[in-house]
Amino acid sequence: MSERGVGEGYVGAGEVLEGRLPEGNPARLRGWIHRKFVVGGKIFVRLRDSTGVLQCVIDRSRVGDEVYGAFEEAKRESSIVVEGTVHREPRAPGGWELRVTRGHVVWPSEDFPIRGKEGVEFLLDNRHLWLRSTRMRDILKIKHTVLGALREYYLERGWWEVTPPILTGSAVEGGATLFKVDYFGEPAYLSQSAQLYLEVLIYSLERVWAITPSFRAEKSRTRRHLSEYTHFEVEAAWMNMEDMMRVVEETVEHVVSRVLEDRRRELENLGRDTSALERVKRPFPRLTYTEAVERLRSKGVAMEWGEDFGADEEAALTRDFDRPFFVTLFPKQIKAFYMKEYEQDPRLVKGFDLLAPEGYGEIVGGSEREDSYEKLLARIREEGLDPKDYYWYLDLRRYGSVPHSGYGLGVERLVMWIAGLDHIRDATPFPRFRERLRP
Ligand code: NSS
Repeated sequence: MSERGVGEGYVGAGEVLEGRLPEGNPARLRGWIHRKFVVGGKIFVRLRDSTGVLQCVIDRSRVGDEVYGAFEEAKRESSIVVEGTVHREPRAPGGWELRVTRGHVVWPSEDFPIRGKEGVEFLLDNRHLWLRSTRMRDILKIKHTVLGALREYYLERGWWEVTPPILTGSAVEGGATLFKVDYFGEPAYLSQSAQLYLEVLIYSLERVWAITPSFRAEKSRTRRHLSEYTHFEVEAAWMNMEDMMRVVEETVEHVVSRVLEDRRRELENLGRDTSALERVKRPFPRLTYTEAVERLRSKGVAMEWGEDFGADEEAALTRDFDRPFFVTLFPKQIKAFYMKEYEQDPRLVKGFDLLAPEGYGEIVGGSEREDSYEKLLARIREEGLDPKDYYWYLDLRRYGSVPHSGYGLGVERLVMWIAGLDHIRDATPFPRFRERLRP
């Protein structure tokens, strides 16, 4: 799918680069000066807009002294309008250029602080400026397509989108990562997951999804943890763990194929090996937690049954697979209170994680939910939680409880893997983690 232009009367740089205008055709563009240099008395301006970067040649004999002088003075990142004719030019990036006949500087730029060799912290301090880079633009577009494809899958199948709250009175995923806020003098928390609210809503709509920010006060900085991330969550009545895993599989396959279809150029710009994504086809391999522990031990990774996987264990597992894979049936003690006990072994719960290959690790966590009032109450007590805080959640098991399952997907984790990023911070425009709140 090609990109639309950037306004009436203007064409996008990307449209010219795709060859959608014939040789010699007049064109008007607007954007920012991405790069600028002078060779042989001509000014070469690389104009950047949301669709691409096009070389524009400003020749004094064509534009006159005034326009030439204005562009001679203009610094990188000045906003500009140019008019001219498009020409094939093998020496220009992308094979096309604009020979300018008219043009002006809309707003001049001061010296742009980002020059190209800056370190990570400097670029984070200047995130508001760095987001103009072609790299960040490509990632933003991939994320847009990922979000659209997620919605598309559920819309087409008749699920309902809902809007759960962000300010909440009770924890979902354990107290250690809760952000506390003052709610008119009462303690409240930023949502870690919309799950409990989605469980409420299935009694009305049966199959729901929501896209909300989730918050985790992660104490350590890692390559794949944010303190605020985009959570895509799904919940459905009448589905067991198997049914929900099939939904996850289809969702991930759909998203990856949509990105390959619509964002191939961006993936290539980022240097992503797209053949790894072409392999993302159902069915995804599955192993139980117990099998995963045995597999790790056979590789010499020391791990006790009953421990959770750390980043190293996860990375070691992902090297065995060339597509995403499930780990299922975890020991009760390492999973949240809401997961349903496994009928064939009460030490286990019917939870599943989906891990991305190539060392990326967990992108989805889901489960069948405990639907027995007594068992759920016992688990809430065992975890040292106050049943009063969960009265409404427990009520769901008193008034026509129903078998049900759901999952949560970290959108930035998914984007990180699909785009082949080495750090999660670039999967979101304004990353939040410890010691990073601005811009
Ligand atoms: O903690 S999860 O594994 N599961 C839940 O929150 C469930 N209550 C979801 C549900 O069933 N509705 O988080 C789900 C996913 C996880 O697999 C990651 O992909 C992502 O959320 N996640 C994160 N992404 C970025 N940063 C952080 N800190 C993070 N924590 C979880």
